[in-house]
Amino acid sequence: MMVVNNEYSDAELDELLEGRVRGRGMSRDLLRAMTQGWSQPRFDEAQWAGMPPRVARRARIAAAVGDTGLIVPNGTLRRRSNDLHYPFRPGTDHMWLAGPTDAGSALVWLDGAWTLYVDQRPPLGDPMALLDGTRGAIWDGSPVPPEVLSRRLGLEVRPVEELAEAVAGREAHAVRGLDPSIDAITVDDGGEAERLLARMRLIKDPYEIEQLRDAVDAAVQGFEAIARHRAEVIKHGEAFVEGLFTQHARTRGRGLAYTPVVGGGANATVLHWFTNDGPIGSDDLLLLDAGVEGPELYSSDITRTLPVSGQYTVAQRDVYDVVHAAQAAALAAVRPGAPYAAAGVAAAEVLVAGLSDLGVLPHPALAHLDPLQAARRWSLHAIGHMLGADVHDSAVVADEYSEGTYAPGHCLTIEPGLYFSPHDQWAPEHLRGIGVRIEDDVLVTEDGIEVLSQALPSRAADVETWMGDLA
Ligand SMILES: [Mn+2]
Repeated sequence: MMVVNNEYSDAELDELLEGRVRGRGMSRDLLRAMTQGWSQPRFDEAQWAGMPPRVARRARIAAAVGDTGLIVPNGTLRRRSNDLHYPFRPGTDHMWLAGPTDAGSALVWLDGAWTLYVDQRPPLGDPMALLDGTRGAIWDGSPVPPEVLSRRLGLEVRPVEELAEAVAGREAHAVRGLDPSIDAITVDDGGEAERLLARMRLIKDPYEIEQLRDAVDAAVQGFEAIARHRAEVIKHGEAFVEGLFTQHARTRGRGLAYTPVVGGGANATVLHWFTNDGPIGSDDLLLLDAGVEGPELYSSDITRTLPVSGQYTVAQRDVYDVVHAAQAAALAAVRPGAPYAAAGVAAAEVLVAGLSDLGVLPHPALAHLDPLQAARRWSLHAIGHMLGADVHDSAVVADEYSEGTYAPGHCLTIEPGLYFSPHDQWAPEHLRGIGVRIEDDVLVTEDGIEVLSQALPSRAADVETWMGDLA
């Protein structure tokens, strides 16, 4: 066991203490005592399963960028108030290429080699372990030693203080907007580096697919918990649902993949209802759009619209069945080689027919519109998006992938909905206040699709049976 016994001169310690908030009232001798007598903690030295796939990804990126430098920062801590910060959320591209590292780290491709620059936190035995109240080991825990990080990630590790000099005078692109110190030393390429990475991330490797499966399974358990606690849902309303799902997300993963939408009753008609503080009546629908972010950021994104009574009313069921039929049509349109746009078209056709069955269309005030356009008044949003280490994965190339075709390894959501606002004078009165969305997570395979979230029922009758079984 290595025991730290650092020796600092009086002058060095006095200089460090000077003006330090954390050092206030502390004598030089106490600070010296705080630098001595520590053993260094042990770190997991085992080979990390996430390293080999990242080595392969780095090789593909390196081949694509060639002689141009590339910096992929992990991002910085964001201040919440005073000396408190939001929980750190690693940069997606950094996690994808390097793995878990501390805030302030940056992965760099330069001169044919990858190097990880790390903002090393002051370890035990360093006076700054105590004096740096934001990052010191006394406050924040011990940092992973560079040699351990290097073996774990398969990368050469250098202190971040050397980064600016390493790229000085060189043409280096970067994922921008995450770390101001990186933005300051790189050229603004108009988002080209980020788009390159986003394109490569569209096709998931087997390691990523396993991570996505775990994130989906974790979310499914969260939905089951909500269904099991219907009495409390009705008693406490939306906040209870958010709290219970959050508990599952935090227990099974890093936490929530995004602020969930917990829409009770008419709140289900507000697409981004993030307030989640309303009541839920015993005959209301509960629209829950929620997902779990796993340890390497892979996320699930699932929506179910549940009757908290256990049974849909006639009007709720009529709307629900239209949305379900639209989702089934969209899912049937997803297969390798099919146009990405096909799913949205298939769903829209079913929604138009369904709105006609519901007596919503045709509407005299919308007679001048193509029915597909008129239906958008109630279907509102696109059919889905790519899913991965970001919930809206590879969003910076959404225009590109939505013009393309599905390929094996794509992971995406299919999420049609219908929303009848209580304030919508052109919706039939008995439908006002009903909002329904059904969202599943789908993997494109060699010969079709796998619905990753299929463990959650989506047909109305199956939802009712499932809720009855869990009650
Ligand atoms: Mn979604």
